[in-house]
Amino acid sequence: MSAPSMTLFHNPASPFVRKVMVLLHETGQLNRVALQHSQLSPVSPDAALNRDNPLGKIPALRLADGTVLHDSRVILDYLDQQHVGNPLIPREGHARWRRLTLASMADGIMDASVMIRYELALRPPEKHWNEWLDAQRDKIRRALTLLEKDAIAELTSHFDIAAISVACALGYLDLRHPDLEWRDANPQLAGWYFEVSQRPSMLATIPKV
Ligand code: GSF
Repeated sequence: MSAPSMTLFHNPASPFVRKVMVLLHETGQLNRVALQHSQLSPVSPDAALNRDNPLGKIPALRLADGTVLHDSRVILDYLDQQHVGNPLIPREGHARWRRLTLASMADGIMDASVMIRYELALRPPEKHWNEWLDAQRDKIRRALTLLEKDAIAELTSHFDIAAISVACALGYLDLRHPDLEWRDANPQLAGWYFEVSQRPSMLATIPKV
């Protein structure tokens, strides 16, 4: 087996990194990527990462020629063009925009969830902005409602960019925001998530703190 040619700035708690890892599993490319652990927050940056990604965010992927790709959407797009199996991001047509929009919905859930996490874990309690926190939670609830109402059949149909992204978003809610009890209002999504959580790619990437 040849040595990995790419390096992924990685943390096992990051839902954005998890999307990349799940795609690598699903497309048989795990052995092409070495993982570089990155412990960071917006107020405690990772200097090595900053040299490769000035935005200081993970995931970032360094290619063999030194080129660095970010963010997770760009990395997924790149990696999905590096294997010979069925694409996990449709290359054209209505399916492409629809699946990417569902994926974007999931990314928005992750963004709001990570923002809430930073506010609660990094800012002193007396400075917490409760209206803002509630507004972020509302974004998450509205997006979940839409997925529950409109997208279950599409998510069930195949485990691609849309399904990977939603699954990683839900996994992160379980990790950081179990208080939201997202399953209560979204039983179909909960059933779907239970099923996809058994996939080897999901089991191998269960978030850890
Ligand atoms: C978001 C990455 C992100 O926020 C993407 O890759 O899709 N739009 C980007 N990553 C977080 C870590 S996480 O909780 O997944 C990050 O790097 N935060 C550090 C910071 O300074 O915001």
